[in-house]
Amino acid sequence: MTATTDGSTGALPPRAPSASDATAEKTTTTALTRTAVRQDTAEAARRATARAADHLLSVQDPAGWWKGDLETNVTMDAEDLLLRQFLGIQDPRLTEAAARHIRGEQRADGTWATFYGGPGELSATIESYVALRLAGDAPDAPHMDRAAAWIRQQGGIAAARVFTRIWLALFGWWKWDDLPELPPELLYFPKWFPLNIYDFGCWARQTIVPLTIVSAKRPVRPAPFALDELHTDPRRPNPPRPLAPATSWDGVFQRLDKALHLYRKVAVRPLRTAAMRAAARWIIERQENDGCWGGIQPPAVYSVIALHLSGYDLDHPVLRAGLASLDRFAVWRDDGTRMIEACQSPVWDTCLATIALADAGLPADHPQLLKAAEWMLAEQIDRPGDWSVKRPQLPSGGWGFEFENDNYPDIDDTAEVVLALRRVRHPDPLRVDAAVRRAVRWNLGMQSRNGAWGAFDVDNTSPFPNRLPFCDFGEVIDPPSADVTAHVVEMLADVGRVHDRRARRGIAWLLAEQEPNGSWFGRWGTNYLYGTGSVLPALAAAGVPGSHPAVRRAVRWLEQVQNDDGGWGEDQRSYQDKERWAGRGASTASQTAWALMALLAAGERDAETVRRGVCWLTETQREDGTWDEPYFTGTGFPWDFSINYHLYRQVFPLTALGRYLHGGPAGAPVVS
Ligand code: R01
Repeated sequence: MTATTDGSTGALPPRAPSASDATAEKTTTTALTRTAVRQDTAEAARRATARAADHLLSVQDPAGWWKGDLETNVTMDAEDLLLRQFLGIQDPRLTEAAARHIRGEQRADGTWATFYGGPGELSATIESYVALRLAGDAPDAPHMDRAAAWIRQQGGIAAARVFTRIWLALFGWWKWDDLPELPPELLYFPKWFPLNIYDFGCWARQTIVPLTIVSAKRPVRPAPFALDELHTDPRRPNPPRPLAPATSWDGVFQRLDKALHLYRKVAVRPLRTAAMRAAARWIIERQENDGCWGGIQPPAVYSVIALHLSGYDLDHPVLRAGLASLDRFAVWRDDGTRMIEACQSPVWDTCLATIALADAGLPADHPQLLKAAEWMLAEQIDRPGDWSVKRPQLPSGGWGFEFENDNYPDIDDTAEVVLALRRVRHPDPLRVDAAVRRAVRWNLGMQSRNGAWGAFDVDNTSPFPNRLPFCDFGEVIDPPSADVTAHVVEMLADVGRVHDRRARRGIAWLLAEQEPNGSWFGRWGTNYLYGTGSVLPALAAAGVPGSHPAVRRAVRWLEQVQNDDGGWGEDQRSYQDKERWAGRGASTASQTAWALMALLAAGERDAETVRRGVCWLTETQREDGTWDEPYFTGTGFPWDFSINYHLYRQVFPLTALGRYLHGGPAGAPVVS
């Protein structure tokens, strides 16, 4: 496809007729009525915007940041209890609060899902069941019996993911020998060698390095009870797994794994010992200032275990800080439950909130925006990180997602923080300019070979990590995505670099990446609505006219998938079956906002589609200015790991309503 991205304008091609156009009439009365209806909608949007902005302003931390709860699934809570059991640091009050949360998430059929409304998920159900048994729930209690019966019916522990079986192996509930090998010698693979640790996405890398120590040591703590009820056949708890043909990639890697099991028995001891020490050193070097690892709970948990197995006492300063950082993932609620966040999103929430409030029409020098800008400026990272392995010469200048995550700035946060900073009239503009310049240089330097951007690293596209038998869960590489690339392009356009060759390559990549149905895939948000809601504002900012065929295709797709109630929604099923589920699902506030942001950027401000979407937002807003959003619209790993960002329901509707009323950075200015 040829990309005409030079801003040339053509006549607007006719739009596909929509339901509202079909009934359009020319009589004066109808025209008057339509004007009145539009004015009513605008008035409702004004009220909704004011209430939403007031609420958002009221939840800013005095230090300047925003942070909504980051809700994922009960494996976080279950693994937290398993960790405490493993280390022998249980606390009855904590256990009961966590158990109460886990019990509250169980569904009538006995299962646990990994996202709201999702199907029962075997590994999450096994981990929750075991956690509840640790908390004292009896196996013959009705809720436990239902869970165990479902687990057996799904193939039992033997059918669970590798992570779950590792947790069970720590207590002898599964055999270490029946787990894939993860040799610590991996750390010695040079960075050009397949499967070296920098071939993995940073979240997987941070998980795998500590697990090499754990799986080399194969620790087993005494189990407090048996788990026979979770096996389809307790006499054969570890049935052999079928081998794939040696001619297939899976078969090759399975045989490699068998070879590694043999190697384990003959491994050169000094080499293995040195490799384990190298792994421990690698982990310690990456402990952040707050004691955590990467700001993410799973790697932090495995790092604590690995260092403990490497000889660090629980009261060694490294482990003390590590354990304290784990406590900060806990959200204690008024109802006596305790939920574990997979990570925390203050930088991401703060830049999105700043943009939303600016879109809503808050003055650019509003004290709360200044406070936010000040906080963001102080969060900029000025040291190298794991990203430097691929870009040793590139100076730092990015932002991470979390409070203290200096080793892992990400391209997405950096782009959005720049967009946010530029919406604030800071008293020291030179300081902002200097920060922005460093950020732009960093983002440009992090462009992948194909012209697009991944989240944390350059060219993190190796096909091998996904083939490892060990990697049966989630994403383990970080290839460029449309959503991140769109955010970078929007940012580059905003700072006047749209004609830079690197920006043009990003735009061309986006245009080539459009799905046949007119949408874009959403890697870090669910799903095609997120991708499309990210790309259209970026293309508009880059000067691609609303008449461009790619934009028209996207608009038509959004019109097609609008729900009858006027909103938009899409759930995780679209990751498994895009033909049926792309853009389909119950309307949600954040996804309706993404669709509106896309349509407004495409110049559709006066379309009936947009008016109905705006009405959905104004009509579903609560008295207190918030929206309900039980659905998970954030993505950690497509299908396997979804996120409900609790601030999404607030910031994105506010941005959409604000842009509807005032035009936006990328939306057409309103002439009224
Ligand atoms: C996890 C895990 O819990 C986890 C948690 C958070 C992330 C990745 C990227 C970003 C930044 C933020 C958070 N942005 C690109 C996102 C923008 C919306 C990833 C993973 C679970 C299992 C394993 C995350 Br294994 C490892 C980590």
